[in-house]
Amino acid sequence: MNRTLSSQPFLAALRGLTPAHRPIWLMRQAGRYLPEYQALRSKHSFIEICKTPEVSCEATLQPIRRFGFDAAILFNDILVPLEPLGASFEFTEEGPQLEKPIRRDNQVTSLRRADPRESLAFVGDAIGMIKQELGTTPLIGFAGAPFTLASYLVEGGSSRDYRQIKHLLYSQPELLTRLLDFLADYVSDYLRMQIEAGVDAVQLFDSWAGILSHADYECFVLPGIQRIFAGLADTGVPRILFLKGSASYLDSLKSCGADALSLDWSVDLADTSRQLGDMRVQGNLDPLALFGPPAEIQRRARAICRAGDEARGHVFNLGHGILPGTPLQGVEALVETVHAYRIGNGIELEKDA
Ligand code: 1CP
Repeated sequence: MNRTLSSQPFLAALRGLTPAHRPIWLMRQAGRYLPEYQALRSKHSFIEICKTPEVSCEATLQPIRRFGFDAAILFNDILVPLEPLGASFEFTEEGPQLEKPIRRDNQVTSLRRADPRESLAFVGDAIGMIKQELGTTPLIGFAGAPFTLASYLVEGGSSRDYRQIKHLLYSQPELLTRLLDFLADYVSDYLRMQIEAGVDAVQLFDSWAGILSHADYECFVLPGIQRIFAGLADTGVPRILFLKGSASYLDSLKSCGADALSLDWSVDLADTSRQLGDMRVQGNLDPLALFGPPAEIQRRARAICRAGDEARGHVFNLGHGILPGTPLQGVEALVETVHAYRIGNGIELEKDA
Protein backbone atom coordinates (compact mmCIF):
# COMPACT_ATOMS: atom_id res chain seq x y z
CA MET A 1 0.00 0.00 0.00
CA ASN A 2 1.48 3.26 -1.05
CA ARG A 3 -0.80 5.81 0.54
CA THR A 4 0.38 9.36 0.82
CA LEU A 5 0.47 11.08 4.16
CA SER A 6 -2.56 13.30 3.55
CA SER A 7 -4.81 10.32 2.81
CA GLN A 8 -3.86 8.66 6.09
CA PRO A 9 -7.04 8.01 8.11
CA PHE A 10 -6.14 10.43 10.91
CA LEU A 11 -5.52 13.40 8.59
CA ALA A 12 -8.42 12.47 6.29
CA ALA A 13 -10.87 12.46 9.24
CA LEU A 14 -9.56 15.81 10.47
CA ARG A 15 -10.10 17.26 6.98
CA GLY A 16 -13.67 15.96 6.88
CA LEU A 17 -12.88 13.35 4.20
CA THR A 18 -13.86 9.68 4.45
CA PRO A 19 -10.96 7.68 5.89
CA ALA A 20 -10.24 4.04 4.98
CA HIS A 21 -10.93 3.10 8.60
CA ARG A 22 -11.79 4.91 11.82
CA PRO A 23 -8.49 6.38 13.05
CA ILE A 24 -7.42 6.01 16.67
CA TRP A 25 -4.67 7.34 18.91
CA LEU A 26 -4.74 7.81 22.68
CA MET A 27 -3.73 10.83 24.71
CA ARG A 28 -0.59 9.94 26.69
CA GLN A 29 -0.20 6.82 24.55
CA ALA A 30 3.51 6.76 25.32
CA GLY A 31 4.21 6.36 29.01
CA ARG A 32 4.00 4.45 32.19
CA TYR A 33 1.47 1.74 31.25
CA LEU A 34 3.96 0.40 28.65
CA PRO A 35 6.66 -2.06 29.84
CA GLU A 36 9.03 -0.78 27.14
CA TYR A 37 8.58 2.79 28.46
CA GLN A 38 9.33 1.58 31.98
CA ALA A 39 12.51 -0.03 30.64
CA LEU A 40 13.48 3.30 29.06
CA ARG A 41 12.70 5.08 32.36
CA SER A 42 14.97 2.74 34.28
CA LYS A 43 17.85 4.14 32.23
CA HIS A 44 16.79 7.81 31.91
CA SER A 45 14.99 10.38 34.04
CA PHE A 46 11.74 11.72 32.59
CA ILE A 47 13.32 15.06 31.77
CA GLU A 48 16.26 13.34 30.04
CA ILE A 49 13.81 11.48 27.80
CA CYS A 50 12.13 14.78 26.90
CA LYS A 51 15.40 16.59 26.19
CA THR A 52 17.33 13.91 24.31
CA PRO A 53 16.01 13.67 20.73
CA GLU A 54 17.03 10.02 20.19
CA VAL A 55 15.33 8.92 23.40
CA SER A 56 12.24 11.06 22.89
CA CYS A 57 12.03 9.55 19.39
CA GLU A 58 12.18 6.04 20.84
CA ALA A 59 9.43 6.80 23.41
CA THR A 60 7.25 8.32 20.66
CA LEU A 61 7.56 5.22 18.49
CA GLN A 62 6.94 2.61 21.20
CA PRO A 63 3.12 2.76 21.18
CA ILE A 64 3.04 2.88 17.37
CA ARG A 65 5.08 -0.30 17.10
CA ARG A 66 3.02 -2.13 19.70
CA PHE A 67 -0.51 -1.08 18.76
CA GLY A 68 -0.39 0.40 15.25
CA PHE A 69 -2.07 3.66 16.26
CA ASP A 70 -3.01 5.98 13.38
CA ALA A 71 -0.97 8.91 14.71
CA ALA A 72 2.09 9.37 16.89
CA ILE A 73 2.37 12.20 19.42
CA LEU A 74 5.72 13.79 20.15
CA PHE A 75 7.04 12.56 23.49
CA ASN A 76 7.50 15.57 25.74
CA ASP A 77 5.38 17.33 28.34
CA ILE A 78 3.35 20.52 28.47
CA LEU A 79 5.56 21.82 31.30
CA VAL A 80 9.00 21.31 29.73
CA PRO A 81 8.75 24.42 27.47
CA LEU A 82 8.26 26.59 30.57
CA GLU A 83 11.88 26.14 31.67
CA PRO A 84 13.35 28.72 29.24
CA LEU A 85 10.90 31.28 30.67
CA GLY A 86 12.59 30.83 34.04
CA ALA A 87 10.05 28.40 35.50
CA SER A 88 11.57 24.97 35.65
CA PHE A 89 9.48 22.10 37.03
CA GLU A 90 10.88 19.15 38.84
CA PHE A 91 9.10 15.89 38.04
CA THR A 92 8.76 14.00 41.32
CA GLU A 93 6.78 10.92 42.40
CA GLU A 94 4.06 13.30 43.62
CA GLY A 95 3.86 15.05 40.26
CA PRO A 96 5.41 18.18 38.76
CA GLN A 97 6.65 20.81 41.20
CA LEU A 98 7.79 24.40 40.75
CA GLU A 99 10.09 25.79 43.39
CA LYS A 100 8.66 29.32 43.34
CA PRO A 101 5.04 29.55 42.17
CA ILE A 102 4.29 32.67 40.08
CA ARG A 103 1.81 34.80 42.02
CA ARG A 104 3.12 38.35 42.12
CA ASP A 105 3.25 41.12 39.57
CA ASN A 106 7.05 41.24 39.40
CA GLN A 107 7.24 37.49 38.87
CA VAL A 108 5.04 37.76 35.79
CA THR A 109 7.10 40.68 34.50
CA SER A 110 10.34 38.80 34.98
CA LEU A 111 9.29 35.77 32.90
CA ARG A 112 11.79 35.69 30.03
CA ARG A 113 10.68 36.11 26.42
CA ALA A 114 12.39 33.01 25.09
CA ASP A 115 12.59 32.01 21.43
CA PRO A 116 11.57 28.34 21.25
CA ARG A 117 13.64 27.87 18.08
CA GLU A 118 16.75 28.38 20.17
CA SER A 119 15.82 27.35 23.68
CA LEU A 120 13.80 24.32 22.63
CA ALA A 121 15.94 23.23 19.68
CA PHE A 122 15.89 19.67 21.09
CA VAL A 123 12.15 19.51 20.29
CA GLY A 124 12.73 20.42 16.64
CA ASP A 125 15.55 17.86 16.46
CA ALA A 126 13.31 15.16 17.97
CA ILE A 127 10.55 15.96 15.44
CA GLY A 128 13.02 15.63 12.54
CA MET A 129 14.19 12.24 13.80
CA ILE A 130 10.68 10.93 14.51
CA LYS A 131 9.45 11.94 11.04
CA GLN A 132 12.30 9.98 9.46
CA GLU A 133 11.31 6.86 11.41
CA LEU A 134 7.53 7.12 11.11
CA GLY A 135 7.09 6.72 7.37
CA THR A 136 3.48 7.53 6.52
CA THR A 137 2.13 7.66 10.09
CA PRO A 138 1.32 11.30 10.93
CA LEU A 139 2.97 13.04 13.88
CA ILE A 140 1.07 15.29 16.30
CA GLY A 141 2.81 18.24 17.93
CA PHE A 142 1.34 19.81 21.04
CA ALA A 143 1.46 22.46 23.73
CA GLY A 144 -0.37 23.20 26.94
CA ALA A 145 -3.00 25.90 26.50
CA PRO A 146 -2.39 29.20 28.33
CA PHE A 147 -4.88 28.65 31.16
CA THR A 148 -3.62 25.16 32.00
CA LEU A 149 0.01 26.37 31.88
CA ALA A 150 -0.87 29.39 34.02
CA SER A 151 -2.57 27.08 36.53
CA TYR A 152 0.60 25.01 36.94
CA LEU A 153 2.71 28.19 37.22
CA VAL A 154 0.45 29.81 39.81
CA GLU A 155 -0.36 26.68 41.84
CA GLY A 156 3.24 25.46 41.61
CA GLY A 157 2.08 21.98 40.61
CA SER A 158 -1.05 19.87 40.53
CA SER A 159 -3.98 21.11 42.57
CA ARG A 160 -7.10 19.70 44.13
CA ASP A 161 -9.18 22.87 44.34
CA TYR A 162 -7.37 25.38 42.07
CA ARG A 163 -7.35 27.80 44.99
CA GLN A 164 -4.42 29.97 43.90
CA ILE A 165 -5.33 30.46 40.24
CA LYS A 166 -8.93 31.23 41.20
CA HIS A 167 -7.71 33.63 43.87
CA LEU A 168 -5.66 35.41 41.20
CA LEU A 169 -8.64 35.50 38.83
CA TYR A 170 -10.96 36.99 41.44
CA SER A 171 -8.49 39.39 43.07
CA GLN A 172 -6.13 40.49 40.27
CA PRO A 173 -7.84 39.71 36.97
CA GLU A 174 -5.59 42.09 35.02
CA LEU A 175 -2.46 40.28 36.24
CA LEU A 176 -3.92 36.91 35.21
CA THR A 177 -4.81 38.37 31.79
CA ARG A 178 -1.22 39.58 31.37
CA LEU A 179 0.12 36.15 32.22
CA LEU A 180 -2.34 34.45 29.82
CA ASP A 181 -1.47 36.86 26.99
CA PHE A 182 2.22 36.25 27.50
CA LEU A 183 1.69 32.49 27.41
CA ALA A 184 -0.53 32.70 24.31
CA ASP A 185 2.30 34.43 22.40
CA TYR A 186 4.80 31.87 23.60
CA VAL A 187 2.56 28.88 22.76
CA SER A 188 1.93 30.34 19.28
CA ASP A 189 5.69 30.58 18.62
CA TYR A 190 6.27 27.11 20.01
CA LEU A 191 3.57 25.44 17.88
CA ARG A 192 4.76 27.25 14.76
CA MET A 193 8.26 26.03 15.44
CA GLN A 194 6.95 22.45 15.70
CA ILE A 195 5.07 22.82 12.42
CA GLU A 196 8.20 24.15 10.72
CA ALA A 197 10.07 21.12 12.07
CA GLY A 198 7.51 18.83 10.41
CA VAL A 199 4.53 17.88 12.62
CA ASP A 200 1.35 17.05 10.67
CA ALA A 201 -1.24 18.26 13.21
CA VAL A 202 -1.19 20.16 16.50
CA GLN A 203 -3.18 19.73 19.69
CA LEU A 204 -3.62 22.22 22.51
CA PHE A 205 -4.18 20.59 25.91
CA ASP A 206 -6.46 22.63 28.15
CA SER A 207 -6.89 20.07 30.89
CA TRP A 208 -7.81 22.56 33.59
CA ALA A 209 -9.91 25.28 31.93
CA GLY A 210 -13.11 23.32 32.65
CA ILE A 211 -13.14 24.64 36.23
CA LEU A 212 -14.32 28.11 35.19
CA SER A 213 -17.75 29.66 34.94
CA HIS A 214 -19.09 30.10 31.42
CA ALA A 215 -18.55 33.87 31.57
CA ASP A 216 -15.00 33.54 32.89
CA TYR A 217 -14.17 30.96 30.22
CA GLU A 218 -15.29 33.40 27.53
CA CYS A 219 -13.50 36.33 29.12
CA PHE A 220 -10.17 34.81 30.20
CA VAL A 221 -9.61 31.67 28.14
CA LEU A 222 -11.35 31.77 24.77
CA PRO A 223 -9.59 34.87 23.34
CA GLY A 224 -6.13 33.29 23.81
CA ILE A 225 -7.21 30.00 22.20
CA GLN A 226 -8.72 31.91 19.26
CA ARG A 227 -5.54 33.95 18.83
CA ILE A 228 -3.29 30.87 18.85
CA PHE A 229 -5.39 28.95 16.32
CA ALA A 230 -6.01 31.94 14.04
CA GLY A 231 -2.27 32.59 14.00
CA LEU A 232 -1.65 29.07 12.68
CA ALA A 233 -4.35 29.12 9.98
CA ASP A 234 -1.84 29.91 7.22
CA THR A 235 0.07 26.67 7.90
CA GLY A 236 -2.86 24.49 6.79
CA VAL A 237 -2.02 22.04 9.57
CA PRO A 238 -5.10 20.63 11.39
CA ARG A 239 -5.62 22.13 14.85
CA ILE A 240 -7.20 20.18 17.72
CA LEU A 241 -8.36 21.50 21.09
CA PHE A 242 -8.63 19.16 24.07
CA LEU A 243 -10.69 20.69 26.84
CA LYS A 244 -11.68 18.55 29.81
CA GLY A 245 -15.17 19.66 30.78
CA SER A 246 -16.00 21.23 27.41
CA ALA A 247 -19.72 20.38 27.76
CA SER A 248 -20.41 23.68 29.54
CA TYR A 249 -18.84 25.82 26.83
CA LEU A 250 -19.86 24.10 23.59
CA ASP A 251 -21.62 27.16 22.20
CA SER A 252 -18.47 29.29 22.59
CA LEU A 253 -16.15 26.57 21.37
CA LYS A 254 -17.70 26.58 17.92
CA SER A 255 -15.79 29.80 17.32
CA CYS A 256 -12.50 28.81 18.95
CA GLY A 257 -10.79 28.29 15.57
CA ALA A 258 -9.94 24.61 16.03
CA ASP A 259 -10.65 22.13 13.25
CA ALA A 260 -11.49 19.46 15.82
CA LEU A 261 -12.56 19.33 19.43
CA SER A 262 -11.36 16.50 21.66
CA LEU A 263 -14.22 15.59 24.02
CA ASP A 264 -14.32 13.90 27.39
CA TRP A 265 -16.72 11.05 28.20
CA SER A 266 -19.33 13.19 29.93
CA VAL A 267 -20.91 14.24 26.62
CA ASP A 268 -22.97 12.29 24.10
CA LEU A 269 -20.70 12.23 21.06
CA ALA A 270 -23.55 12.12 18.52
CA ASP A 271 -25.49 15.05 20.03
CA THR A 272 -22.36 17.07 20.50
CA SER A 273 -21.21 16.41 16.94
CA ARG A 274 -24.54 17.65 15.62
CA GLN A 275 -24.23 20.78 17.76
CA LEU A 276 -20.71 21.40 16.52
CA GLY A 277 -21.72 21.22 12.85
CA ASP A 278 -18.65 21.38 10.64
CA MET A 279 -16.16 20.95 13.46
CA ARG A 280 -14.61 17.48 13.66
CA VAL A 281 -14.55 15.54 16.93
CA GLN A 282 -12.12 13.37 18.80
CA GLY A 283 -12.93 11.08 21.72
CA ASN A 284 -14.45 10.03 24.00
CA LEU A 285 -14.03 6.76 25.95
CA ASP A 286 -13.47 6.98 29.72
CA PRO A 287 -9.81 5.89 30.29
CA LEU A 288 -11.02 3.69 33.15
CA ALA A 289 -13.19 1.68 30.74
CA LEU A 290 -9.93 0.08 29.56
CA PHE A 291 -9.67 -1.69 32.91
CA GLY A 292 -12.94 -3.54 32.16
CA PRO A 293 -13.45 -6.83 30.29
CA PRO A 294 -12.63 -6.83 26.52
CA ALA A 295 -16.28 -7.53 25.57
CA GLU A 296 -17.39 -4.37 27.40
CA ILE A 297 -14.57 -2.35 25.81
CA GLN A 298 -15.75 -3.59 22.39
CA ARG A 299 -19.36 -2.70 23.10
CA ARG A 300 -18.52 0.81 24.26
CA ALA A 301 -16.00 1.38 21.47
CA ARG A 302 -18.57 0.42 18.80
CA ALA A 303 -21.15 2.71 20.39
CA ILE A 304 -18.69 5.60 20.21
CA CYS A 305 -17.82 4.77 16.58
CA ARG A 306 -21.54 4.77 15.70
CA ALA A 307 -21.98 8.11 17.45
CA GLY A 308 -18.93 9.36 15.53
CA ASP A 309 -20.76 8.59 12.26
CA GLU A 310 -22.84 11.70 13.06
CA ALA A 311 -19.74 13.90 12.96
CA ARG A 312 -18.17 15.59 9.96
CA GLY A 313 -15.08 13.59 10.97
CA HIS A 314 -14.29 11.39 13.99
CA VAL A 315 -10.94 10.39 15.44
CA PHE A 316 -11.27 7.80 18.19
CA ASN A 317 -9.52 8.71 21.44
CA LEU A 318 -10.00 8.59 25.18
CA GLY A 319 -11.71 11.41 27.04
CA HIS A 320 -8.47 12.08 28.93
CA GLY A 321 -4.98 10.56 29.10
CA ILE A 322 -4.47 6.81 29.42
CA LEU A 323 -3.69 5.85 33.03
CA PRO A 324 -0.65 4.09 34.43
CA GLY A 325 -1.58 0.45 35.09
CA THR A 326 -3.96 0.21 32.10
CA PRO A 327 -4.05 -3.44 30.95
CA LEU A 328 -2.36 -3.87 27.57
CA GLN A 329 -5.06 -6.36 26.46
CA GLY A 330 -7.64 -3.62 26.97
CA VAL A 331 -5.77 -1.33 24.57
CA GLU A 332 -5.36 -4.18 22.06
CA ALA A 333 -9.09 -4.94 22.18
CA LEU A 334 -9.87 -1.26 21.69
CA VAL A 335 -7.62 -0.74 18.66
CA GLU A 336 -8.83 -3.93 17.01
CA THR A 337 -12.49 -2.99 17.50
CA VAL A 338 -12.08 0.55 16.21
CA HIS A 339 -10.11 -0.57 13.17
CA ALA A 340 -12.67 -3.27 12.35
CA TYR A 341 -15.58 -0.81 12.51
CA ARG A 342 -16.86 0.21 9.09
CA ILE A 343 -17.80 3.80 8.55
CA GLY A 344 -21.41 4.73 8.02
CA ASN A 345 -23.13 1.41 8.51
CA GLY A 346 -21.66 -0.04 11.66
CA ILE A 347 -21.11 -3.42 9.97
CA GLU A 348 -17.85 -5.11 10.75
CA LEU A 349 -16.03 -6.88 7.96
CA GLU A 350 -14.23 -10.12 8.55
CA LYS A 351 -10.48 -9.58 8.88
CA ASP A 352 -8.76 -9.89 5.49
CA ALA A 353 -12.17 -10.33 3.84
O1 1CP B 1 7.51 9.49 35.48
C1 1CP B 1 7.33 9.64 34.26
O2 1CP B 1 7.73 8.83 33.41
C2 1CP B 1 6.63 10.89 33.83
C3 1CP B 1 5.18 10.72 33.57
C4 1CP B 1 4.80 11.68 32.45
C5 1CP B 1 4.65 11.33 31.10
C6 1CP B 1 4.79 9.97 30.46
C7 1CP B 1 4.60 13.09 32.56
C8 1CP B 1 4.73 13.93 33.80
N1 1CP B 1 4.32 13.57 31.29
C9 1CP B 1 4.34 12.55 30.38
C10 1CP B 1 4.16 12.63 28.91
C11 1CP B 1 3.15 13.55 28.35
N2 1CP B 1 2.43 14.51 29.03
C12 1CP B 1 2.79 13.62 27.00
C13 1CP B 1 3.51 12.78 25.94
C14 1CP B 1 2.89 12.35 24.75
C15 1CP B 1 1.79 11.33 24.86
O3 1CP B 1 2.10 10.13 24.81
O4 1CP B 1 0.61 11.76 24.91
C16 1CP B 1 1.78 14.61 26.88
C17 1CP B 1 1.03 15.04 25.64
C18 1CP B 1 1.57 15.17 28.16
C19 1CP B 1 0.64 16.27 28.43
C20 1CP B 1 0.40 16.70 29.82
N3 1CP B 1 1.26 16.76 30.87
C21 1CP B 1 -0.85 17.24 30.27
C22 1CP B 1 -2.05 17.46 29.37
C23 1CP B 1 -2.87 16.26 29.20
C24 1CP B 1 -3.57 15.71 30.42
O5 1CP B 1 -3.35 14.54 30.74
O6 1CP B 1 -4.36 16.46 31.04
C25 1CP B 1 -0.72 17.58 31.62
C26 1CP B 1 -1.78 18.18 32.54
C27 1CP B 1 0.63 17.28 32.00
C28 1CP B 1 1.25 17.52 33.33
C29 1CP B 1 1.94 16.32 33.85
N4 1CP B 1 3.15 15.87 33.42
C30 1CP B 1 3.52 14.73 34.08
C31 1CP B 1 2.46 14.42 35.01
C32 1CP B 1 2.48 13.26 35.95
C33 1CP B 1 1.48 15.40 34.83
C34 1CP B 1 0.10 15.47 35.48
C35 1CP B 1 0.15 15.79 36.91
C36 1CP B 1 -1.17 16.31 37.38
O7 1CP B 1 -2.11 15.51 37.51
O8 1CP B 1 -1.22 17.50 37.59
